[in-house]
Amino acid sequence: MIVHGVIITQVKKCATLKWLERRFVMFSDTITAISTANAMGAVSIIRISGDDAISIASKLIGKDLSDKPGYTIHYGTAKENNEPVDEVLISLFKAPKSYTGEDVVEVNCHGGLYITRKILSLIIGLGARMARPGEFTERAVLNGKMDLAQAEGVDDLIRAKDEVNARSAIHSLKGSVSKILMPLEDDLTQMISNIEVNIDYPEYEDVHVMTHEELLPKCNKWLEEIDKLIKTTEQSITIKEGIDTVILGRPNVGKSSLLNALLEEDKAIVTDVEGTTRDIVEGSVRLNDITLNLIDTAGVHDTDDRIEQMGIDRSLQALEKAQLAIVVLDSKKELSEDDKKLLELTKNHKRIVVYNKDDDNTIEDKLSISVKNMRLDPLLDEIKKVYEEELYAAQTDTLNNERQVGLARQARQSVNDAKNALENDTELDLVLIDLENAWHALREITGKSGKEDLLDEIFSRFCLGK
Ligand SMILES: Nc1nc2c(ncn2[C@@H]2O[C@H](COP(=O)(O)OP(=O)(O)OP(=O)(O)O)[C@@H](O)[C@H]2O)c(=O)[nH]1
Ligand SMILES: [Mg+2]
Repeated sequence: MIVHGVIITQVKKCATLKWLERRFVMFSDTITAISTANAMGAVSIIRISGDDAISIASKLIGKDLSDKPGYTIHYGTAKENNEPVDEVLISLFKAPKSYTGEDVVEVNCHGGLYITRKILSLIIGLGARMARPGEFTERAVLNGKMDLAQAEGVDDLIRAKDEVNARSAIHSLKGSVSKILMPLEDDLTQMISNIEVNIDYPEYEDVHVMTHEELLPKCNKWLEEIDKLIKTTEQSITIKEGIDTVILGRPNVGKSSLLNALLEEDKAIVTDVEGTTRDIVEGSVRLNDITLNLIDTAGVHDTDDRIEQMGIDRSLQALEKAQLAIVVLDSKKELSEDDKKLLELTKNHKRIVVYNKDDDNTIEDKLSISVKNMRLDPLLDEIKKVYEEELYAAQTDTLNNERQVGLARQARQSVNDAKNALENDTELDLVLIDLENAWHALREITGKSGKEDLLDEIFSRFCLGK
């Protein structure tokens, strides 16, 4: 046991040294950048982070700020060769209580483009280096101020165009991703530790000996959990990104009229001539918490007109790419052969069939609207109903992007491999490799992966050699 204790200490030291080495290479310099938009405004903020941040700010205004406490603001005049450049306010954040975990200074100056860039260049002249895009947040991650998923949340929040996206971003910024992954990660860690100890320390009698029969149901449970997480994430992404929706129908049923009505804009040309729309017309609109990325298409029917046929081909290509098809029929006419063909063509797509031109609201058993009278609610309600599950998923905590989903899929694949191996009575030391792969993929979602971490987890749980 004493021997094991020595090994463990060495492993831990090694990991710490490597981390320190990496930290030294990454963070030996002080970085700066303009944090506000590259446009004229009342105020601009230039951020400085690193060991020299406070001394650079002190030199900028000719006042020693080194003994001032964090979370304080100091007035001064930024000077170049003793000539005043601008009056500034300097906010101090002392390590580790700052965004990056290092000493951070934010210089508030007047928001002209020239003056902001001038002060940035003075700061660079005093020894800071221009930051790479995202480098402040990268430092925050490497200094343990936030995990990778939280850092992605920062970016998502800045880019959020609407409430759904902003709400989801603020949740991930607050650590929702690591919170939802934690139970699964913990469970896996416990299993891996248990098996690893069974294999490496058979003489350690206090530890339960894990069996195939116990592990198999666990794998099934993990598969279920990961599948659910992937599904709700994809549903939530659908709502956040908007639903690619194609409007299809034979000529003159009112497709372009419907597009214009939904967009509240005369985007597509509308006439009573069949075959008015020849190309694709697009527009996005937010209805009932759902964003529709609408595509109006050429009316689909049999035609000898070469140009119209090209438009129809485009309509059918748009259908292939769309997540939702709104098939428009004419409520005043019998179903034509073209209508029937279209219904057959779209039957395997997610679709809503709607009868337009029901101006007197006489159809009862079918979904009918009248664009002419702006009676569109039945269609809007149906869209909401079709996307009920997705709307619910968008309100819950999920993963947030394709990178995270990709890693969840990797984890799923590895758990599935472990399950197959268990079913084939494979030795547990081989099953262990699959479980470790799953563990790493899950941890990579929040940027925590690393063999050293796994060893640390195992050793801290079992306290072997103590
Ligand atoms: N009565 C009535 N007419 C409508 C309604 N919606 C559209 N129309 C009319 O139907 C005609 C065709 O409308 P469009 O929107 O151009 O039809 P479309 O399906 O885009 O036709 P193509 O582009 O030729 O495929 C126009 O005269 C519209 O004013 C409706 O709800 N009721
Ligand atoms: Mg049209």
